[in-house]
Amino acid sequence: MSDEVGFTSMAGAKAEHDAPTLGIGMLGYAFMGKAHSNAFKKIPYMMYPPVAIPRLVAIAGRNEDAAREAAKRYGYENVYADWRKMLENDAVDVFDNGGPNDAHAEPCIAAARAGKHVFCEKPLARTAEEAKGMLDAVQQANVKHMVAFNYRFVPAVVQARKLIESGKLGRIYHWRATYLQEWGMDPRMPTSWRFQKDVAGSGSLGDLGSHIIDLARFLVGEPVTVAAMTQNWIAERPSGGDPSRMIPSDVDDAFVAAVEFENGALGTLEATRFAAGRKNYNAFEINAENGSISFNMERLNELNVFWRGEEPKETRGFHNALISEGFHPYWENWWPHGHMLGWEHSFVHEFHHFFDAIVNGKGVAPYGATFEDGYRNAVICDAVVESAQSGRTVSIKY
Ligand code: SOE
Repeated sequence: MSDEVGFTSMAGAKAEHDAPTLGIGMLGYAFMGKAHSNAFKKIPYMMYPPVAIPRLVAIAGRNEDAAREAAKRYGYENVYADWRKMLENDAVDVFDNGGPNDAHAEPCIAAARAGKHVFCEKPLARTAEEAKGMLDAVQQANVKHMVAFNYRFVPAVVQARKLIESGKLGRIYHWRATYLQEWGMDPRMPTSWRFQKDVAGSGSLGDLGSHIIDLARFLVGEPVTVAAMTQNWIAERPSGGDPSRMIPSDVDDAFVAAVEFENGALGTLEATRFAAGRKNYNAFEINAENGSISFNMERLNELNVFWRGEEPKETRGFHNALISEGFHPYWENWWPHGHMLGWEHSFVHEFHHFFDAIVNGKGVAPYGATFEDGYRNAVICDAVVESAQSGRTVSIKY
């Protein structure tokens, strides 16, 4: 066997093994374009042997210069200003929507109708109604579909799920989740689409709350009622181009919710962009029959656990478990224990899971979030808004 393993550029990778190639058509080139492209390039050599080799066929975006720059940076073969043209490219097998929330529905529906498998950033849509249209389209087209609830693919979170599935944790009594960031606090900060309801659909709720709602469904089960409040502390923000021009910020800056689950567990949800000092504090705690588990994204390789009756009573208490052994989820692909993973690796795991479903006919669910999960998430988000507006507890009906 020659030393040459046959890799050229990732765009045209000819790997030594015979994994099929999947052509990627990426919509969006900003934060998620970067996180997704990074994952596509790592998969062939880190999830080795990969189930598929992502071929970076095309990237599309409204700002063609920015899209062209991203194509050069990540190695996409083609650039489109119009995603519709990209969907006409037969080399695109997978449409990946990393655009803003108002650009999720139409392109994903069109991609499904064009026979592409569809991956969409969270939240799936701005409302449950919009999400339902997307779910119907992918089901009618019989294509694989996935929503980027990437925290399902953090090894420690998967380990928490396995401890629950195995019955080791026992009956769950409480779910307690907060997603705290601080970046929205400065009234002088130029606005962005994340503060405009017609683009984003909601503020902290859809952007951050959707993650902890998804984790609640992934780890505890289906919510049946919510009682919520929302708050907006900055009603208008300066436009990026002209600071003297103020733009309404008509979304929630924060929300809190009390939740009852189908299995009788009680929960709380909280998300904000006004938690000074919190950077990406996506944290949850589960209190159950046999103990408790807590996770914090800012220390994502650890689970803080308490097991009832396990240790001598003199030293019984919470302790940190380092989730980095070779037997822990996904760790066989990476490093020796203690050599930590990061936020970006959740996207590597997430896309490899999606590609496995596509090439090997496996289900995206239950470990990956499908458009059904995205739709149910949107229903719960709508219920939070309805409860906050009405002051009443709202039942969740899919
Ligand atoms: C919000 O700033 C944000 O970028 C979310 O949109 C992402 O989903 C989250 O992973 C990090 O924070």
